[in-house]
Amino acid sequence: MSPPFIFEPLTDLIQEGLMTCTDVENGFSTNRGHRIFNGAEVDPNSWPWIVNMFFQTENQMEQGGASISGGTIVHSNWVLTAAHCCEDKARVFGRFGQHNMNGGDDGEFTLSSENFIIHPGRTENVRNNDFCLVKFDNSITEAGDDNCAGNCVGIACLPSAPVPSGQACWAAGWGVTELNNLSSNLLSVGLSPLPLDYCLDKSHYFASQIASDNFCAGLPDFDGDGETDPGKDTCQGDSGGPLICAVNGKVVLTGVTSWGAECAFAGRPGVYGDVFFVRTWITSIINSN
Ligand SMILES: [Ca+2]
Ligand SMILES: [Ca+2]
Repeated sequence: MSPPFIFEPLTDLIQEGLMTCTDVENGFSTNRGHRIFNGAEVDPNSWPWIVNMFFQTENQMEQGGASISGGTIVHSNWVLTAAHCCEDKARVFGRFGQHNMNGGDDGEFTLSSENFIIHPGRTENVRNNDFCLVKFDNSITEAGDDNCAGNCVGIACLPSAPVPSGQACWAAGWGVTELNNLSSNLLSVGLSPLPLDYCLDKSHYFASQIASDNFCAGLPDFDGDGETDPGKDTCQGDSGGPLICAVNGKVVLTGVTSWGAECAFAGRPGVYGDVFFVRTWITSIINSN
């Protein structure tokens, strides 16, 4: 028996005072021109790097309607979201400074894009490589300066180290809640990234389901029944949004909400795309587009 893995105590609201990043800190030059279960409502503008994404197929562009996802600002012109949000879509709207999905928030603004790039390793019927980069021709940070004096947008930091398993981290989104509604206000939830062997041991997932660019995050098996604990999770509509861990006082985009079996069930933690694993791809796409 290996000694028990140590998990930090979780909180649903993100630690205050974390620093966002600049394009330069994320390694770019400057002059380039599944849902939350049992979360807590965040303070407006406490997640300035999160984006409420609305994706439209060509049909929806003509007839209306959209599907919602989350996304994260990783560069002044780019948002990282999930590939399965982008697939078969023709246009995307990013709503920045969003808190209440059904009402106006001070400073919120919307940019549109028809320019997005799905990770080339993405294959149908496989859940890995669930990453999509969306380019906005207008600078998101400059639009934030104009609309909300920069208070409602910020760039999340790209990770410079592997997933910090066991650390107290947070996911957020406007997805399905335990009441089976989409949330109108942004909710966040505290989750632990789980080591792979721990996830396989304490979940119903098979090793073949957890790709090398995936990791599990959820509630550890605090009650000792052999399964990850139920009750808190991301859910439908939260896909593509961030799992954030605080690293050296900074907001680090550790994971992209990808998939899970059910929501918030015991032994079925959420599965996230590992941003550190695809950091080279992110950098090369942004530097060359
Ligand atoms: Ca709003
Ligand atoms: Ca348990």
